[in-house]
Formats: sequence, C-alpha cells, structure tokens
Amino acid sequence: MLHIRPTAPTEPTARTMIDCCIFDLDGVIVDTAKYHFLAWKRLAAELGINFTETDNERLKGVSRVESLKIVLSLGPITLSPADFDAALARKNGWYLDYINQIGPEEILPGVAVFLAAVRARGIKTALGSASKNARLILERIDLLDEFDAIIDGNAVSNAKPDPEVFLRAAQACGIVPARCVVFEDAAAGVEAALNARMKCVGVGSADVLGRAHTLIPGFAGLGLDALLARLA
Ligand code: B16
Ligand code: MG
Repeated sequence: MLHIRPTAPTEPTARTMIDCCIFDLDGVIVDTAKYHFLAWKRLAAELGINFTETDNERLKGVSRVESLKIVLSLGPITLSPADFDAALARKNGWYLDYINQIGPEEILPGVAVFLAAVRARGIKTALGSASKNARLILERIDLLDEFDAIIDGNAVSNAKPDPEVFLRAAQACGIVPARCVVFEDAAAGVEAALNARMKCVGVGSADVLGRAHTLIPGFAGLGLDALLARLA
C-alpha cells in the first residue's frame, strides 16, 4: 500500500497590491558609487580640489552634470562650457575603465534571488536609474534580461526627485503608479518615488531614507511575501 504523507497546508501568501517593482541601480543592485568616487577624485585632483568619501555621498542618485557642479562648488571653481563638457567626458572615461572590468560578482547580496522571486510571481521588473551607463552595467553583471523595462539617464529630462524616471518605468510596464514599489538608496530617489505616488522601500538607513514607506538593510535573506505584507 502506498503511503503518502499529507503535506502541510501552504501558508497563505500576502495579498499583494504590487504589480511592478522598480529598482534603482547604483546602491541597490550594484555598488558603483566606489567607482564614481575614484573617477571624481581623479578629476578633482586635476582641478586642485580635495574630494572626500563624505563629499561623494552628496553625489549618490544625482545626475552626472549635477555631480560635476557639486564637485566644482568644493573649489569653488568655474569652468567654461567647453571645459565643463570636457571634464564630464574625462570623468566618464575613467569611470568606464572600471565598469568594463566588473562582472556578476559585483551584484549586491541577495539581489539576484529577490529579482528571480519577483519575476516568478509574475510581478513586472523595471530599472529606474539616473545613470547613462545603466545598460552597460546591467550587461556587465548579466542582469540585462531580468527587466521588463529599463529607464535610465538617457531617457529622462528631469532628474530625481522629479518622478519622471519612475513614471516612465511604470508606463513602460503598463502598470499604474499606485501598484508600483520603488527600491532606492538615495534621498532624492525616495522623494521621486513619493512624488510618483508609488510605494518606496529605502535600501539603507533611516537617517537618509526616513521618508520611505519601509526600510531594508539590503536584499540578503529578504522574503518577498514578508516585504509585500509590510507595504500592504
Ligand atoms: P552616470 P542611480 C546614479 O545612479 C548614481 O547614484 C550617481 O552617483 C551618478 O552620478 C548618476 O547615476 C549618473 O551616472 O555618470 O553613469 O550617468 O543611483 O540613479 O542608479
Ligand atoms: Mg542609487
């Protein structure tokens, strides 16, 4: 006689009102801030400006142009429009030298597992990043195919805290903002999510991201159902 042990009833899953997860890139999926720092520091040194890791915190989530303005304000130094553009290009060249060396080992802990869980649930995934190098970075870390939509610094005219990047991501996925959740590590990104009338999960600490709906230290060990319940 065949004995089949009855399996325990499965836990009811959290009733989710979330149909799209929108991820910031730098500081959420991969830590590219350390490479931005090295490239900005090199440019600052050329200009005779002392640039510290504390200064670098001010550039997180900020566009390339706005970042250079902040670096120059530390001088303070004024550049002609042509020199300004040349400085942007030099910094980006050095940054790309680092980015062209990275691989999947740079994905932050737990991110790949969490992304897979989201997709397995049929929830859309989108990238919403200020970076103009986002596609290259996703290619390098082998995550390009894990997103239904990629909205980056090339696709938007208004930087975070303007909600444009996240609204475009939601639109590209065909999901209304109220059913989207944004994962962000920068204060300007949290404000952009709130301005888009989306839920926001801050990835980091309350001193910077206190306005997010909930906070996580990172994705390692993060359960999708538990997180969705916190957002319900
Ligand atoms: P790029 P995110 C942002 O990425 C970075 O946090 C920020 O430091 C950087 O200046 C910005 O991208 C632009 O990057 O020079 O590559 O265009 O956090 O929005 O994913
Ligand atoms: Mg970021």
